[in-house]
Amino acid sequence: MLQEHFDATIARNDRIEPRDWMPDAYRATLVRQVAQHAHSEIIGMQPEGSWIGRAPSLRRKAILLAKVQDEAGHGLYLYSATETLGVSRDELTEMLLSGRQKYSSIFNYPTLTFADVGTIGWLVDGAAICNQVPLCRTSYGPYGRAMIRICKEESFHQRQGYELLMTMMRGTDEQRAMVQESVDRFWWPSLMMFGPPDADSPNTARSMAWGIKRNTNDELRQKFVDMSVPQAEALGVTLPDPDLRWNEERGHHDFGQPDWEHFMQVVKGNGPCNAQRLAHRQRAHDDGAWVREAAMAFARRSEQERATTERAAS
Ligand code: FAQ
Repeated sequence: MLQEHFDATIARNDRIEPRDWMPDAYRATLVRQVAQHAHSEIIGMQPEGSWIGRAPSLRRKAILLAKVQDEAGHGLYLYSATETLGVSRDELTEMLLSGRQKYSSIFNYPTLTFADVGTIGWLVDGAAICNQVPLCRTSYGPYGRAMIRICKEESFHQRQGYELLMTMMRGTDEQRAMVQESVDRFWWPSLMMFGPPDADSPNTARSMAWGIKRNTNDELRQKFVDMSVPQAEALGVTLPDPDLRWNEERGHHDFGQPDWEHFMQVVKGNGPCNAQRLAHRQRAHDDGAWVREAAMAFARRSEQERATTERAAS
């Protein structure tokens, strides 16, 4: 009966809400994906955050600060959405720090020049939008609703990145070279954000059947490539893929395959910055212990005061 109700809701493309019965495996898949997404937003603050103190102008600093703060907000909505599935924020943080839950591979690369801030906005937020717009229609209500606001903010992020790169491309030869070098480093890792090829993706089929994912990894990767090629042309940069060309018959671009062996190494924790990212997150967590303690003490005191006032009134 409960299963039938769940199946009918999914078949109608309606939302499953926290109060509804759901199969354990559906819940576990959501916790895995939404937590991984939340962790990505929080860890994803680090690569660009390292440039806030070194931004070349007040304007660029203000934009970058706002963008990085937005990512923190996305992490918080997504942690809240995950908590509606019955996992606490403490447990989620512990699973990230112990390596039991993942975060996106893309955040394990260094940001070597200020052009990387623009490239992350253009390509990484661009890939995030491709992946996340369909997630606004995901079958789990709190996740889908969080995605609506997140996608609006990601669009601003992508535009600010593109505008930064466009400004640099109109600058000196050195600045143009800096943009090209940055795009060369970030292109392949951006394609990896969509996950392994469909044939090697253990979760896609079931997540699609449950309406958690609305497109496969390869469909979204193709969409991203098709979207990025004209943007690269307008910018005047070359995408570092000799196999990239328009295929008239398919109506899409053909493109080369990322190094999937390298991707698996990054996912397993052996990327260029994995250790640094987790160590930094651990330090921030330890430094914040006093804030959590103070918040808990304040909540306990407020509760006691409320109970005292209620007793006095009755
Ligand atoms: N990195 O069977 P599948 C952002 C894992 S955007 C690390 O295909 P699934 C915005 C996967 O978890 C980035 N691990 O898995 C921003 C699974 O392992 P598991 C975050 C990856 O879930 C911009 C295994 O490989 N976006 O943060 C990756 O069906 C700038 C097999 O893979 C999201 O999380 C990867 N790239 O599809 C912030 C979007 N790919 O868990 C700051 C929501 C795969 O079984 C600055 N998530 N794996 O141990 C999704 O759409 C999906 O989870 C996929 C993976 C598409 C990422």
